[in-house]
Amino acid sequence: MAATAASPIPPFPRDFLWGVATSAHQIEGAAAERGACVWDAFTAVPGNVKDGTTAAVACDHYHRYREDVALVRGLGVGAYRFSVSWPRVLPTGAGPVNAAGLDFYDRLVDELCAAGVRPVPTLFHWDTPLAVQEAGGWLSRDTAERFAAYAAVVAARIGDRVTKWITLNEPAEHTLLGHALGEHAPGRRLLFDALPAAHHQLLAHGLAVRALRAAGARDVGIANSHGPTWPASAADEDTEAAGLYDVLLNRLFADPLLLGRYPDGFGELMPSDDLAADLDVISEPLDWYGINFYQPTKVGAPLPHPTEYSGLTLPPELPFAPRRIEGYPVTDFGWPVVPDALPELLTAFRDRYGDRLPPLVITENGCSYEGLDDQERIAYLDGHLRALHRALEAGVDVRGYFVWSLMDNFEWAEGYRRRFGLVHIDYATLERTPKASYHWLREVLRAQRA
Ligand code: GBH
Repeated sequence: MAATAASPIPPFPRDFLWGVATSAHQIEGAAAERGACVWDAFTAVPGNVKDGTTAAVACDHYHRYREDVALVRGLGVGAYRFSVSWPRVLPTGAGPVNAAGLDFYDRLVDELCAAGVRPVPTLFHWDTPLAVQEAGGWLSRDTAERFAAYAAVVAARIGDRVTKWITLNEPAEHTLLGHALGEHAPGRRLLFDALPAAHHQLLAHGLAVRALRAAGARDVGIANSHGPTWPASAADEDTEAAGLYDVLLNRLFADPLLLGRYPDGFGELMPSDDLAADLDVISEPLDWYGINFYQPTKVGAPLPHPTEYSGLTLPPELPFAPRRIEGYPVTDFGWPVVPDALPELLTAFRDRYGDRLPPLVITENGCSYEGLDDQERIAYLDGHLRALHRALEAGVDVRGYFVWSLMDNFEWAEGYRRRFGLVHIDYATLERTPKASYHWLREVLRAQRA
């Protein structure tokens, strides 16, 4: 694959927000210095993580954050998206506070501000406190209230220096992978009975937006996973299956957030005594909407056997099955590299939600490849930045772009064998080494500032 196209990446608006992203459980380590979370329990079960690892140490970011902030600063990005670990702040999910844990985020925010980098915390990136899980987790409505109380604790401590907030990361993936398919913690295989976890996450989001605003926050968003769905063929059974998958991935969360209603047929499946009141909370207007984009998905009618796809095993009981997308390069995770799918997604969002759509931010985009001389990652990012620029030219209001990820980290059920970083981690020594893509991005951003 060619490393860089000959022409420079076209200029983005001067105030466009460039950033890199990570999440707490994937990088922090220091597991003994926080409360247990669902991922600690999940990774303790042999077979759940493909390389048998856990995130007990991960990148040891908890102890090495100064070095990591220096790497962020060296890139020349304006913002750093990280997540706050709920069980580090509140080991049992509710009071009492772990003072050392809250201090950590306070110091991290100070370090970022001193480096001239805007801190963008995400309040939940899949690491539910184990005590909250034992009380029902996301299947229980109480979890939404507990989450909002936790959001208030964090805002009270770092809200004086944090202006941009993210409530949840990818509730769709957390519902699908964690509660419907059991591929992620908490390992539930509920198929469509997982839908309450979607509703309670959305409710938690809305209550947290209110809690953050009550604490003075002015720039609140969410990070949702989205991507175009391509039907496997024009046959009715394939377009119907693809349509359902598209609703689950692209509308089940976006419609209630942006339009205040569930897609047809889904409201009835949600556990609520007063759905209208819940939707009122969920659709609290957002200052911006975050999209994590990786790839399009081709989907068709169910197949009579389990489908292996991108490391997932999808059971034949699902009313759809993914198909391999041919004709594009793939990352070492097997995901197709289709930069044009990004403007396709963004213009579809603009067309669907119109003036109900707040400004967009790409809160994650990236790929996993081996090696320090990661020319494929450079090609991936180069292609996606050019494609994103075309979306801006087509009039989609996108205000920022975050690369997933600053550094290699614990890639959930894949363990450490997938490397998404601009910075390489040697897990034996924890040495950090910027890859070719890090140097490339620094030069791209330098050119953007010129
Ligand atoms: C993000 O999720 C997470 O926020 C982050 O923690 C993670 O490290 C990062 O991506 C990389 O994985 O849906 O069958 O087409 C990404 C969600 C789900 C997107 C799986 C790609 C491919 C398989 N991903 N999907 S499929």
